[in-house]
Amino acid sequence: MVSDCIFCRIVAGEIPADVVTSGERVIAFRDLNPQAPTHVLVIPREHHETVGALAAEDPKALADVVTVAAEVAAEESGGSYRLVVNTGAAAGQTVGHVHAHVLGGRSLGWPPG
Ligand code: DGP
Repeated sequence: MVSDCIFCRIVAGEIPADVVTSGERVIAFRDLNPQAPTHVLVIPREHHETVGALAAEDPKALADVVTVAAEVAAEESGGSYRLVVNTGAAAGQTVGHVHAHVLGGRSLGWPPG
């Protein structure tokens, strides 16, 4: 656990979150600032900064993140969804604990901004 990481603190139960599902390697909770009717963050329990680091260091956890995202989307948005992993400040990553945004429940424009 990284003590100054918001998402590590959510995993540890130190910060409350609206948890959608929780498993051995990943948990999913609703985004504080939702951008769509379904906006859920899926994260590995262990701290990895980026999706590339997660793939290299714990590929099973990355697979679980994608599987749980698909399950959340099947449950909440009929299986039509966007899976976004912002990586790096210029791409909009504000929390340095890798997280996949599951967005759905409305039409989503393309290209993204
Ligand atoms: P990103 O910009 O890709 O790093 O996304 C970070 C997201 O995390 C952003 O959409 C807002 C959300 N967020 C930040 N702090 C918290 C928190 O304490 N609780 C929850 N549920 N979401 C948070």
